[in-house]
Formats: sequence, C-alpha cells, structure tokens
Amino acid sequence: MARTLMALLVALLAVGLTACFDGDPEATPADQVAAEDRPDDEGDGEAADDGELADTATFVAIDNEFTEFPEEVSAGAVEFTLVNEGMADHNVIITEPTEIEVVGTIAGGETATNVVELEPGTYEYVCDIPGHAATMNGTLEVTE
Ligand SMILES: [Cu+2]
Repeated sequence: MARTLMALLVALLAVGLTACFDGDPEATPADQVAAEDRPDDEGDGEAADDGELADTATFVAIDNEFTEFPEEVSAGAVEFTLVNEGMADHNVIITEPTEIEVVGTIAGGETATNVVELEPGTYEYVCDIPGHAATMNGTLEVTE
C-alpha cells in the first residue's frame, strides 16, 4: 500500500513539473533567441557586463618610459587603461599603420581608460608628448 502511494506521488510530481515547464507563457520565442545570443563567458572570471570587450590592456607610464605595456591583444573592442605614475603628461598614440588615439594625454598621477576598436595587425605606438617618443614607444600585436 505504501508503495502504491509513493508511486502515485511520484507520478503526480512528474505531471506537475511537466506542466510547469510546458506552460511558461512568459517565454516568447524572442526571449529565447536573446538568451542564446548572449556572449559566452570565456571562463576568464569576468562578469558578463563587459562581454562586448574583446580584451583589456594596461600601460603604466613614468618619466619617460612605459614600465608596463601590452605586447598582444585580441582584435575587436579593446579597453585600454593608462596609469601615469610620472610627473609629466603622457599618452598612448598608435602611429602605424594609421594614427589612433589609444589613451589621450593625462597629467602625472592620473589614470584614464578608453575603448578602441582594433583590426588584427601590427601597430606601432608612442607617447607623442614632445621629446617622449624616443624612449616611450613599442609594438602591439593585435591577433584574431
Ligand atoms: Cu610621455
């Protein structure tokens, strides 16, 4: 008798659950498409709110060199941060193959962030404050 009751309960539960999943009136086909189109979490621990960024990279400038700089980033929207730990103004400007402002000029002690859309390729950059490019320059590889 107990077994029969148990079987009956399980059967009722199964019917109830099925009914719940079948009868979701709020999930329109458009909602389902939107859910599938969400960018994948790449497993890098970043939250989904920056999902549209291809990469992030940081430059640290002192007078007059970059003490920290990316050598390679992924193509797409890249969020660059420039930390100016020097006294003088500094910036990061791509000069080749075309001029692109990566992070505009900031004063000593400041930090700025800028998002730049980059195609795959090899880019040359400098700090273009007069006299700085001789020691503040480098190459950035942008990969597929
Ligand atoms: Cu500089």
